[in-house]
Amino acid sequence: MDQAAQELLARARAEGVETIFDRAEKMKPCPIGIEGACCRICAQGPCRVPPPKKKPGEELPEEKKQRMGLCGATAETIVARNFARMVACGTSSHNDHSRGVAKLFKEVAHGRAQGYQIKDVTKLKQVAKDFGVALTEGEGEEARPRSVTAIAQELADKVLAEFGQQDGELTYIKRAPKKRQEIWRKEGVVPRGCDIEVVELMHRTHMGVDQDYKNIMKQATRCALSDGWGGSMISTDLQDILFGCPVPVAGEINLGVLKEDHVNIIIHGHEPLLPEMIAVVVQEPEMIQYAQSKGAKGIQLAGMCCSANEILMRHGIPCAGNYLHQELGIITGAVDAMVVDVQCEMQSLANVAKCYHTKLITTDPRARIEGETLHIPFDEHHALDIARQVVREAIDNFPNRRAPVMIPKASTPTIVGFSYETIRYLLGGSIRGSYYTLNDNIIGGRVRGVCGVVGCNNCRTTQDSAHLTVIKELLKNDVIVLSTGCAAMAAGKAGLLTPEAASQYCGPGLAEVCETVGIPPVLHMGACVDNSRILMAATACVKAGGLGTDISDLPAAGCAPEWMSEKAIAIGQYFVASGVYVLFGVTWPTTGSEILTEYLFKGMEEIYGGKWDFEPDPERMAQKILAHIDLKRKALGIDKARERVLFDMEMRRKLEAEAAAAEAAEV
Ligand code: XCC
Repeated sequence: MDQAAQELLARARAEGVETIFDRAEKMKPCPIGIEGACCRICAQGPCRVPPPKKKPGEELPEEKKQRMGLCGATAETIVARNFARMVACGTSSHNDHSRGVAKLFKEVAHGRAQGYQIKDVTKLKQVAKDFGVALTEGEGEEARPRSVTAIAQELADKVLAEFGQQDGELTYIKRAPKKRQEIWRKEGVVPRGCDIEVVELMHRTHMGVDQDYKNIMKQATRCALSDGWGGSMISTDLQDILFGCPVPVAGEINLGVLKEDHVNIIIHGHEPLLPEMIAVVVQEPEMIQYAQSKGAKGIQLAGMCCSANEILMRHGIPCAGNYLHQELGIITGAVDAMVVDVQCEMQSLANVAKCYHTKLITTDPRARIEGETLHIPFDEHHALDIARQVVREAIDNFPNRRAPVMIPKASTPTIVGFSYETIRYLLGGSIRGSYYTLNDNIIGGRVRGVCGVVGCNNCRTTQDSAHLTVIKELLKNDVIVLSTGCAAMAAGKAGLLTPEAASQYCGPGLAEVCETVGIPPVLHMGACVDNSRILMAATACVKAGGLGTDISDLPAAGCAPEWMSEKAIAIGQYFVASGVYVLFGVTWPTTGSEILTEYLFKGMEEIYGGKWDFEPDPERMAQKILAHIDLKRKALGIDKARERVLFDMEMRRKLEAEAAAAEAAEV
């Protein structure tokens, strides 16, 4: 549905360049794998255990219901193992990303990383407090503030220890509402460390180990929590400390941000470490002169996928598009270098790049791509030098353009950068920076609820279509949307990330709130690791008072209408375990076992107050979210508030008292 995509797909077809869109038509998904019903974890299989076909209403004989692999593993065990392994891989992606950031942070703290510095000292101190790092030294009258360097060095060691920790609890678990922590402790799912939970989950899904689907899901939950309240949260915080906590900034999005007469560099992937340095280098006068010496007017840097989100929200660097735009970017014939790090980079980029002049530069030793690619490995000790080398490669390639340049005239203005801290500041008002005002608006009914719309593009469904249908339906019904990842970019391309969108798309209550505060109705909260910001925002709502005592009490939900990545499953699982109703679209990977699916869709709610759901129809997905929000409003006794409760002083005092009590309970 994206005009830019359509134009470039037409060009690709005319020029015989194959893309994922073509392959999706040619290759159907495996019908057994799609249900999670294929076990290939040992060499006696693969054993396929799809549900037997039956006519509607037909009762199957017991022997047909009993499906198992050669070893006797039931369909429940097989499907649960496959699902759990998705959680493990998704978690490992975020936690490995996080480790890289933590290692860089240590090098910066010791002055060994070229080009980096600590940009957000306030956040450094906040995080230091969480980790029990002292901010002062000396006793009594002798006490004096510790240096930023000393705090950072101690914090770096403590954060790095979270990865290899064997016992105890991850530090950030304490950030969750108290009631939530109690649920996790009672269930025995509090993660011990960032690495151990993935390793144990992989072990438990080996042939002949854990053969009880509920027990497998228990470890999958513990593993996912080590992502959301562990690795992802650590990445977000350390990246904010190093590169700056995002504040609202203007940007542009879609392939029209490329410039024909400039050297175009697209940064694609997830880890912002090298992109941060490239963003510095492209502004160096010598580099611009070098580009001009090759006939270009300047250098245009743009992002793609979550690396794009990172540099867009911190520096306003334009975003060229989301996941399904990656091949199309090259097909413009205008991209002189595509610089990739890790995750969501299609191997086909190498083939597409060959058809044009684009240099595909891999920069991470963990993610090489076969073919005519250039590998310039990132090393934080020489990051600026490496960034210069990468940019020079792009400039040198500018004169090699051979196909006529075709840049679609599509780019949309956006306002991005809504970190949890910024939302607190903006919605909290000038007197009391807190989520209190948001709660007030929810209780009063102007805002019906909150929904996270996140996740990928998926070529099995029309790019961006499901995201936009869900988001527009929610806005119309006064639900404020928090967004990350490729979903946020879909919203951006459609013009939903501007304050002006409020009057056009929102119901009257939400429109009024957005217009008063001057915010877009869809708040871009960052990359996929920044879903941790949504957890923090949800926790802040609980702590602000008036909306119950736990995340599961909030009139809130989360969805990934076009998910495709294993990371999305890990994210969904930690949201469910945090008490959130989570809906996924496109396909659902556990339909191979009705029993397991029932457990995820219903059983989990009894334990965690959150649950999974699958809904491929985006209209219906939005309706389910609204119904859930209304149910939670009813439970809170604010269902009648949609008629607009005007808060008098006494009600406000009650709310304040509740908030104070909630805060005291946390302490
Ligand atoms: Fe990848 Fe993060 Fe999915 Fe987009 S949303 S396709 S994971 S880039 Ni994370």
